[in-house]
Amino acid sequence: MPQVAVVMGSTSDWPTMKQTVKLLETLGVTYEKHVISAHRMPEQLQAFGQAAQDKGLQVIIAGAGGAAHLPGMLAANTLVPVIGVPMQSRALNGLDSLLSIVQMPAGIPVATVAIGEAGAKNAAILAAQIVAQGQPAILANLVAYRAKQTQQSIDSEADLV
Ligand code: RP5
Repeated sequence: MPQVAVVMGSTSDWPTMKQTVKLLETLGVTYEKHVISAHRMPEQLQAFGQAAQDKGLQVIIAGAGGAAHLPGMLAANTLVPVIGVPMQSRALNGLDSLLSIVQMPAGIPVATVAIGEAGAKNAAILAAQIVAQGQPAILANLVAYRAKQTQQSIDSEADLV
């Protein structure tokens, strides 16, 4: 069974959420991916959330934009931890998505990351860190990933010409 589910409200979220999937692959985390719209597919959303734990999913990453209720409603239907990724929406540049994901009332948490691509990538890394506990291979991939970006920053000094 996949360790992580990557869920998005629409195929229009895919260019951003593709960054999540690519990084999960780099880090050796198994995943499944779905389009589940909270407002267009409320019954499918509930069924997916309620089945998540029994399927063995350890983390759900949910990307949504605008009135972005997908992560919150998934979180309401499962005890599997949910990471919310706010899409950089056209109308309000993602501030709408961010506030509607991050401002969960007390009792049903959604771990919210940054708007857009940065958030999509950090969601994958955070999910990998959660899954990595007791999984030495994923832990080693995370160590290597960090070491690589450290080296890239060190090397970037040479560009200061
Ligand atoms: C949300 O509405 C989706 O997550 C998407 O970001 C936004 C717009 O969806 P589309 O109208 O492009 O399908 O449900």
